[in-house]
Amino acid sequence: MPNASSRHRRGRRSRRQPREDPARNELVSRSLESAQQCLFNQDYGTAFVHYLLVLNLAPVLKDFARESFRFTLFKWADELDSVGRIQDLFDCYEQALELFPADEVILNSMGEHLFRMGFRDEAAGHFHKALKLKPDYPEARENFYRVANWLVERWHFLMLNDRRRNQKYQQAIQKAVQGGCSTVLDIGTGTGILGMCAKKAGAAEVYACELSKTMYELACEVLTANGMSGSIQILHMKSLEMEVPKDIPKRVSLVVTETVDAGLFGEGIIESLIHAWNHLLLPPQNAQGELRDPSQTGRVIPAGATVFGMAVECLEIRRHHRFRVSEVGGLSMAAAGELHSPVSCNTEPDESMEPYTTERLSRLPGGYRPLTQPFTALDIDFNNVQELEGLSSRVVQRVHLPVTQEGELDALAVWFQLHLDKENSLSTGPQEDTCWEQAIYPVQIHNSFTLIPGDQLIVEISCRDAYLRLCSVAVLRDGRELRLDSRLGSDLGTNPVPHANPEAELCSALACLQTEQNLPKDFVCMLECSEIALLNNQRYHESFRGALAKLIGSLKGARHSQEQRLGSDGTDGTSANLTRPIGNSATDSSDLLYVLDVSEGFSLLSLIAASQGPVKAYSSVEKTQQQEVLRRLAQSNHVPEQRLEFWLNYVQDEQAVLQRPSGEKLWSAIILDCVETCGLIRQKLMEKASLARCLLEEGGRIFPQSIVVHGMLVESDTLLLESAVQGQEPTLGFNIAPFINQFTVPVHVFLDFSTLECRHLSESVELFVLDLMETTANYTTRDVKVQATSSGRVTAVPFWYQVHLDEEISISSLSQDSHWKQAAVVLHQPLEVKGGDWVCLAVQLHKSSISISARIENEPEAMSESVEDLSALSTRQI
Ligand code: 44T
Repeated sequence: MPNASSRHRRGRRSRRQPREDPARNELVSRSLESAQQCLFNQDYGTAFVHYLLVLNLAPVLKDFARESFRFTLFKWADELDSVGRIQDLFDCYEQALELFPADEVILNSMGEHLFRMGFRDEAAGHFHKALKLKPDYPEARENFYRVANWLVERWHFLMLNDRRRNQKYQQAIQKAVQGGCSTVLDIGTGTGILGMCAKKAGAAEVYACELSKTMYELACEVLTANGMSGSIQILHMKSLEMEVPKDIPKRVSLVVTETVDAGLFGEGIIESLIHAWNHLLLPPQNAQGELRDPSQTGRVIPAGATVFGMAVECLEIRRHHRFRVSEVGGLSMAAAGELHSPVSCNTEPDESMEPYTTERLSRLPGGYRPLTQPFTALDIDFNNVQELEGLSSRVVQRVHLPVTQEGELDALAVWFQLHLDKENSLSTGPQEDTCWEQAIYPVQIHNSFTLIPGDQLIVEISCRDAYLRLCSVAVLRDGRELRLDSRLGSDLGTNPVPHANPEAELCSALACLQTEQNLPKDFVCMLECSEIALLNNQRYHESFRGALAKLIGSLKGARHSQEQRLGSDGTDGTSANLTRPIGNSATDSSDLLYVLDVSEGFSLLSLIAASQGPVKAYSSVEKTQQQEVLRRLAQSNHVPEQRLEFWLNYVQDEQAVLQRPSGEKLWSAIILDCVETCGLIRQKLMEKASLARCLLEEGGRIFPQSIVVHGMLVESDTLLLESAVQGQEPTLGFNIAPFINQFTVPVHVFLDFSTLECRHLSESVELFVLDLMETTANYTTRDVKVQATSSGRVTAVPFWYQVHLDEEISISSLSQDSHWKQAAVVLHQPLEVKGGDWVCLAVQLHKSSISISARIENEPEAMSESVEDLSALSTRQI
């Protein structure tokens, strides 16, 4: 390692002498030539090294060579990426950024690589930097929005906007500090608010730690803005890595934290507190309650928590976690085997399984029905380290819950009360008017099970790998114990119980009969919740089946008449051979139609296509188990094996299938996945559509053929609270809003429009049409006029899609059985409207992401009605 002074000397010499050294100049120009030559020869690795040398030796060439250097870097990075040389890839970017630290294109591109590798936090940082350098750089903006949505989760805004919660924490902290806790550590400080409360309350020393880099940097900005950067020491680290005296000089008397998720323990609070008690906190007040000087003892805010549970019936949860239908798009699903949701707590702890999911019960479409009273699942004292340490070895606790209402058992809902201290507590219950979500533990049973009053539901509660696990194991009815956890013990399928849904039971029995010979007993295939909801959506599949059948019918008809025109012996073998996709082994290939389904994730559409006639279908399903499900379904639905192909098994590059064989239009239908579950149009949809269009045979189609985006003007405070911190008032007077609001994203995703608290201020209106079959019909901006139906503040425009498969058949992303959620654009500035006003929405679509701005634009005759109106109008426009 060169020391600092040698670096300095070298640096000085290189700055002073570049033009005076002929050998050096020679080297620079030769290297530049080599770089250009290598670039021309597509030897990007060597070109990159030459460029590095040139630009390090001759920084004056930076502007001249910037474009070629970037190009070389990106090409070389793609090569490194494709061979898995990830460390080298990032090293190259680091070197590039040393040369061009403020190059937004390089930053953005590095962000894209980081994101693809799963480093979301770092990726967001890069997009953010790129955007700060060039606020109108659309690629970085779009990337940032997509990542920010994942990264700085909406609850940051909700929590900071929740004044009551902030005040309660403040009161508890103030009391503790004034009671003598003078040294404080805020674990998981986020924006720094709890640490600042402690400082404001008069704590002598305040430390804070935060593991997320983005949040840490944010907290630093916030502390500076609030004049506390000198008085609160913030560390970018996980509390578990902190040591005394390395990171903080001595043990503290108070730990404050809100590292809790909807399931209480999901952010690791148990582990953090065990570590804090053992390494960072002063010893606790002893059990006898003997009063010791609070500055010499340790304590934690929150002091403890009580966790509650309740059994619920909920259709929305059911359709996302249990596959329920026997027929989909004309296919019998009996042979599908066991399709599992990724949320389960009755299996062994497994990386791919979550023990619970989170929902705001009050916002679930269709609502929910409590089947039992709430029960206490756990009481935990955060000031008792033995209790914390004993949690994971606690014996499994069994509780019997009297059923109070008849209904189908879908899930256990869980929430908690956080006891900040003796006086202050926060509840995350479903009835509370707060931002909290509840933890949902869906039941994992094959068949439906209807609970009736008089039953007792038996729930097991345990704590494994620091998660609280709740599992409905059995029902006690008429003195008999009916087990629910089929995978652990007896099976409901073979041991039918009264009140189980007879239709589902029959289906499952049939499934067992049909597949008994070739289905390994434990064949289970895991699907995402949205994939399960999609499978349960019969209307979606029926629509596709209908549209495919129509197309197949018409193409068959066209071929038939062509054959007739050619005469009985006029086989058009040559062209048929040319248009045959690679890998095809069917003998009757000249009659076959080719259908390609490029849906993401699990999709039945290829199989549905193959079941509709002489079709060879190409599926994009990648996972082996999911392919196996499709194969079984093909077999049981009498689709010949060779009619269904998994093209991703043969091709490395996703684009390749669309491109083969070159020059020929060969697909009868290409099914594009156009909308993401979150409610956004898929990235690169239009690019894929234009590629797909070139590859269709005459009369072939892209499904869907068009998408119509619909929207509506609404007033929704909820959306505002979720998108930005509303000034200093909710955050106890601390100046936080401008910093966290840098992460505001104008498009909200995963909305349930049907339950969103909002006032509708207009009818729904068509915002945009995306014609996938026709490029010329597409536009990127459009002004849409919509009339306000009542007065209010337009804060957002929720939007959804009508997905047109053909002229007659379409699917709405707003329908109740849809697997799609909705999205909404939150306006930069709310717009006051009066009933009857005309609002002009400027809708823009850039690379499949929508932005909308709104202004009032009344008709001239309406405007001339009164001068007063006119002046009101102009102020509103400003
Ligand atoms: N959930 C909201 C809030 N951290 C989750 O990086 C909770 C929603 C919610 N830093 C119901 C209930 C609730 N050392 O920035 C994050 C995170 C950081 C740590 C350092 C550690 N050991 C950790 C652990 C986490 O803390 C911040 C907050 S944690 C997430 C809060 C009432 N529905």
